[in-house]
Amino acid sequence: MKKKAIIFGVTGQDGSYLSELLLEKDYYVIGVSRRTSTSNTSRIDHLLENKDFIVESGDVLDFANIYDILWRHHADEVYNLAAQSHVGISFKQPLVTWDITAKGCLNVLEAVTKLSRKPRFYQASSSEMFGDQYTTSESGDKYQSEDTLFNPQSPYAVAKLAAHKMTELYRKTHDLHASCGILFNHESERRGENFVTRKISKYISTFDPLGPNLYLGNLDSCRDWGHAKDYVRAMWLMLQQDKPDTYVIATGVTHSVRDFVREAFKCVGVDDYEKFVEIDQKQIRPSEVLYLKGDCSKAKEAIGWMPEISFEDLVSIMVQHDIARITNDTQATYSVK
Ligand code: NDP
Ligand code: GDR
Repeated sequence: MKKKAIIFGVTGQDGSYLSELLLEKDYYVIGVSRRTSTSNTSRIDHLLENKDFIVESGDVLDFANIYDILWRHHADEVYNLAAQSHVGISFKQPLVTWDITAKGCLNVLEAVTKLSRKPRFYQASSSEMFGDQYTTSESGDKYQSEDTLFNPQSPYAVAKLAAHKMTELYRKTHDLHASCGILFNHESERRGENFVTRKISKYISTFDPLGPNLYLGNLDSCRDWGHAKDYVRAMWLMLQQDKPDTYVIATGVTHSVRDFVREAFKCVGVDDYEKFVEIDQKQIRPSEVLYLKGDCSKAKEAIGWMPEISFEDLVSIMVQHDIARITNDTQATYSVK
């Protein structure tokens, strides 16, 4: 029998890749999308004709609505990817971030526990929960693993930690097959345009040495960046295990924002990138996470997950995609004329 999965946050970057992966694996996919005044389905429009893919209107803030969706569909697996996922914005909108990211998860967990046949549950936890903490190995290597302490540095990270701990608690107290993926940054050509990597790749796609400069915040913070396609595979693998657990998912390689900028400029043959980059004080966060580098040994061993797309390929994929988009848009404009 075909398996059924429900994805909260289907219209986001990960929701779209996870939908594709599950459809490839012959699942029925029910994507939950909240009401917005203009269409928010651009990442999943190509799936809407697929008879195994349906979109339900739903909001993780509305318990009755979530329960109704879960009750009607009898899913085998539920993925909670819904969040206000922008760290910078969470400082300005802490309450809505808390409601969607922490309470939203609890709403889904509670609804799941009320079902007679309980689906397996995945919670999208985040490396941001580590904040300023890391573990140091005997050789002096600094990294975060499942054993590293948490010390969140933003309203987003605090909310994610609450959801993470709640999921682990429900695993124990409600005997739920509930797993948490502590995912480090993952990007793609579908990344939201206000995250730093996409902001950079979009800028490069229209780069003109005589045009406006690239305005960024902290260039020295380091992130462990992978490609989202690799990361949604880890989510699925976690729910295929006999027992639920918590796993770090990361590449194990860290780069600064400056490295990302340098690599992106390299894609268009520019070496003296520094003269085109300026600091925008508005992008500096009240509290910053300076260093993230994940150790995913547990996931490698226990669920056989490995990242396949390197940092250099990720940057190139994103830049080439945005360049192609501009070229296509230009062609489209010409053909209209
Ligand atoms: P996105 O911001 O692209 O997607 C978030 C999704 O949540 C969107 O579909 C959004 O809908 C939906 N959403 C927001 N509020 C609600 C609500 N009230 N009810 C229902 N849905 C809602 O994030 P990503 O795809 O990048 O990330 C997926 C998840 O993984 C998020 O929880 C994120 O915090 C977490 N994460 C992401 C990492 C990354 O590097 N990408 C790393 C670690 C964790 P809409 O389209 O309407 O806005
Ligand atoms: P992050 O991603 O906060 O790590 O959260 P983001 O791309 O927003 O920032 C990464 C680093 O770049 C610095 N930065 C800027 N960031 C943005 N957005 N815009 C800028 O102009 C800019 N200039 C410098 C930031 O200060 C930061 O240090 C992402 C999200 O997907 C979360 O949902 C997820 O949980 C974590 O990754 C893991």
